[in-house]
Amino acid sequence: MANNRSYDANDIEVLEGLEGVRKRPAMYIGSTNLSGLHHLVWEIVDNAIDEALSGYGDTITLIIHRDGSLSVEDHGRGIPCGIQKKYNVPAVHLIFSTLHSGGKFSNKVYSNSAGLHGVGASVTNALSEWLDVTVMRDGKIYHTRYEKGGKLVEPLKVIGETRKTGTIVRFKPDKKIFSSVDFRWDTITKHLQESAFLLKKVKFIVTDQRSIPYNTVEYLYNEGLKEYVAALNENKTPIGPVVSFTDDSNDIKMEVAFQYCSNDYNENIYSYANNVRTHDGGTHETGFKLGITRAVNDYAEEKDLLHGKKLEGGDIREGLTAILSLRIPEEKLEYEGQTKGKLGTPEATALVNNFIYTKLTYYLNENSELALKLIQKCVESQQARMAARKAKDEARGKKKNREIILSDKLTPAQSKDYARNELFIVEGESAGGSARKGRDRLHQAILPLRGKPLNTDSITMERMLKNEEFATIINTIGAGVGSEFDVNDSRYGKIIIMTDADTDGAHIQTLLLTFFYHYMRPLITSGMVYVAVPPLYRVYKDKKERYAWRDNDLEEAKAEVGRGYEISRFKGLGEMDAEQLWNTTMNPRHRLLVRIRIDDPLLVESRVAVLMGKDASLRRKWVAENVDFTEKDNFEEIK
Ligand code: 28F
Repeated sequence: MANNRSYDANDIEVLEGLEGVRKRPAMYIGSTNLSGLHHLVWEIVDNAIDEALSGYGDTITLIIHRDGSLSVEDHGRGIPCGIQKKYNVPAVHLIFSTLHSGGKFSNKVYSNSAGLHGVGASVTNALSEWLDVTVMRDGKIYHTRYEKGGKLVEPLKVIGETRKTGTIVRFKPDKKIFSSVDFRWDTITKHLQESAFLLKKVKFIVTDQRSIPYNTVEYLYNEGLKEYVAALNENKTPIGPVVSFTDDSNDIKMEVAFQYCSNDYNENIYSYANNVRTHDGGTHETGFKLGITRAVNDYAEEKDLLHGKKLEGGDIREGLTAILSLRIPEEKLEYEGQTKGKLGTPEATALVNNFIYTKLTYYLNENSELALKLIQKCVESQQARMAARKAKDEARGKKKNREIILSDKLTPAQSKDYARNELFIVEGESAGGSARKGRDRLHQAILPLRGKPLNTDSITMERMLKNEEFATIINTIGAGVGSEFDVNDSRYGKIIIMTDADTDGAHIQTLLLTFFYHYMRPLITSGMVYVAVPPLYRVYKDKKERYAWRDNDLEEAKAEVGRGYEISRFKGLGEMDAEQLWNTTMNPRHRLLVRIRIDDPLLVESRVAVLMGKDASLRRKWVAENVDFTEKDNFEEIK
């Protein structure tokens, strides 16, 4: 039964806990910028997912409301509302007002978020202006409310009757805590889509009521990981179907889906532990790699397809897209290092290794035609790798030659301190000219582009290599291409794409990023690829001038220049002379660079789609929505 008093007696300790969260929010949610803001959402969503994962409820609904709040509803059993003997308060109150990690209050074996965020819904409560909980359970509707960082203002009581069950949590993040309280549609939908892929047969509905008409999207994948892989390979040429294996026979549950594509030179392995992405892999991923290498080599040997040679792991993984998902009981869940991106659970390696080996060996024997195609592809990868290696060794001996090839396009940097050097890939000859004149000669090199680069999404590597523009970029960077690319050989520490701030510029960015993504991915994953953001405005009077990148910069600039200022709006890089270009966009002291980080494969696809669009304002919109100006990481401040 719900009770009517406000459980103060038990609350002193609890409030101190929540106060601690408000004092040091970053300790609990990582940061107080956009990433931290969305952390509040994930804590609530994770609980709803946990309930669905336990087999209760098949729909999760998220609504972004117009008043700055967000709600999540599940159709599970409803959070228990009875008084907990030990604490003499309702269970639901414990969940929202005590700091607990993972399954401290639950007997859940496979917690969705176990060990990761793990701090729970009370953190969301602590960092909210208000939080409302509605529970439908035992024929009743219960309600309770907290305000001002988790202070109970409406104790749990029955407010009606219902035949439904489930939980609704609605909260409004505290403006005093977060640098922005603007929920991002893309961030939320991508996260829930990923959850939907991992949690098959559960429907996720996301609605944004801030726009009229409302924006709404549904994700429901009955085939789960298989559909995830199919979505990732949508624009590629697959060799054979998406294959999936599962093993539920141990306490560690394993599931994998994968597919090979002929026009991809990367390995695309995405692993998860308890539905949380393990960006840096770990023991399960190691086991997976060992398993496929062993299975393919053993099969090939048995069929005498390799004449005694062996394939390297890398040859076998080229063109592979795979999702590996493990459910690990909480007591066995271990991570390596401080970041929780790398699974440490020791027994996962052998388990996954044997699981993949057994299932794949069986599959290859049952599908010999496909197996033959696959091994052919692996052999081709091996040959290409060897040929490229040879070419690279030869090229080392012909350094002069390379410089001659490049001399008419590239304006090199003088320094040999490669890590400090920057390569500007510039749209158009005229901006290229200004960049050449304005640059820091010691550390900045300029490579102007003529027209649009090829779209490498739909062509073979051979065709790409015949393209002069890309051949020049590959030569300039000097670290190889495709599977032979070695990021340590890069002659530049930063590759900076500098285009006009219009649709064409956005298109060029996308085409270049697509190229880097396909053929030099380690440049991106090492955080070496940037987009330069030229300013929007110049505010000036007589000799005084200031530049502005966004609206509050503009106010500042106006104030600094003072009465009688004039404003000009930059449309293209070509409107700036060499000095202006240096001052605003190239000088490390003043410029704004956006580092391209792609660790969400789904986001890449949608980003490409957005930037390929025809709307001239899209790139600005993209920058406005995706560049977190409060996030220092996205700024290249001084130096
Ligand atoms: C919108 C967010 O938080 N859903 C939740 C449940 C269901 C149970 C539960 C949650 C049991 C004793 C703590 C119900 N019946 N959605 C949610 N649904 N938590 S959170 O139990 C929590 C523990 O105290 C639940 C039987 N067992 C569990």
